[in-house]
Amino acid sequence: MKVIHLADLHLDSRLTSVLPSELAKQRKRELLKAFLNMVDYARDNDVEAIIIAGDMFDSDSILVSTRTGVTNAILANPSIEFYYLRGNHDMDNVLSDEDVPPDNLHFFDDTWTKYILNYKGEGNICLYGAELTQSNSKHICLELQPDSADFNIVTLHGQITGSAVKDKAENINIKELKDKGIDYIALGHVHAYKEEKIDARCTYCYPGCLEGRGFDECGEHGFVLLDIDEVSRTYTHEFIPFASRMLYEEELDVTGVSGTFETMEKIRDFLDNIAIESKHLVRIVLTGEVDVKCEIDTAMIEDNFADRFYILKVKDNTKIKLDLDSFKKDLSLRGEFIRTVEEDESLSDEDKASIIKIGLQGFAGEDFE
Ligand SMILES: [Mn+2]
Repeated sequence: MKVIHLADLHLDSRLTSVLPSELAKQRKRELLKAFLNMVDYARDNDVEAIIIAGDMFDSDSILVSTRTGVTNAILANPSIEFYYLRGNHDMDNVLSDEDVPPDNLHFFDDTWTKYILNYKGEGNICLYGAELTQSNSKHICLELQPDSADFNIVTLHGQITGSAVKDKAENINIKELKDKGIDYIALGHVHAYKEEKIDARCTYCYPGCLEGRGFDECGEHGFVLLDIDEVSRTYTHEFIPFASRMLYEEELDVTGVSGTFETMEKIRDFLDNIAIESKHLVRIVLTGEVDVKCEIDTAMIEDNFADRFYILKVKDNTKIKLDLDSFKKDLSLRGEFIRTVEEDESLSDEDKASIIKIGLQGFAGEDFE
């Protein structure tokens, strides 16, 4: 029996921190399309069950087109059973509010729910799931008692403990699920693929999000395909890359450039030498040291390369190189200002450089932000 495990679709999330509003709208539709394409893949590959391990939606107000798009795909595929566990971004249960939720769509609540996935066959492939809350997350994993004679999948949405990520999601103490006869733990919440064995039999897995949304989600995205043999109770699982667009963040050292124009030249050379398809999203992070008089207009650079990729963002992380000796004998107010800042022991070198840069722009009569 083939089963798909995916999570963190974040349908209808705003996306406007990375994209201008028109592209954000288009990308929202692409997130929904990724879900619909995944369902097509499942049908074409004889997948019988799809486990959605949380954060399917990500908005206070879900578009009608999103809700009906998802519901219609489920209704149109009665040969596939959908198991939807809510995550910390899923508000109310958007899909169960439908007048008549599809028969092949199944839900969870804050206690353990058990489904038999191969109910037409041996009936020994079991799925357990519970939605974590502040009050149940401390004890719920301890309460789980699967029959170790079955093939057991457990689905949860949260952050496994021991990791440094601080957020509002509930924690999962993975050690509490050790040696319980579980075969596979289908997790959601972490947006990059991760898997690890916790005992001789059990592997936990985060599939990551289906499509990357921001530059903290670079790299491949997709879902996990499990192929379970119900007779031997053995299985294989593989990550299937599926995202329609990828995000790339590339560092570029621009030490010594005089300003926007030279930076643009460097970026052009750099882009000519990297193999990134134009459909992707790219952020160039500028590094290195530049002169205090060097102005890099990132918005102008972004406009200049706007047609090159789906979007090109430029982040200026350059540091200012200060040649203080050249100001030492400067008797003007400007020289006095620089010496005053330089002698202030309460300031870090980085702060000194920023203050001096802004001050010099002021002396030159330029606008400064
Ligand atoms: Mn989450």
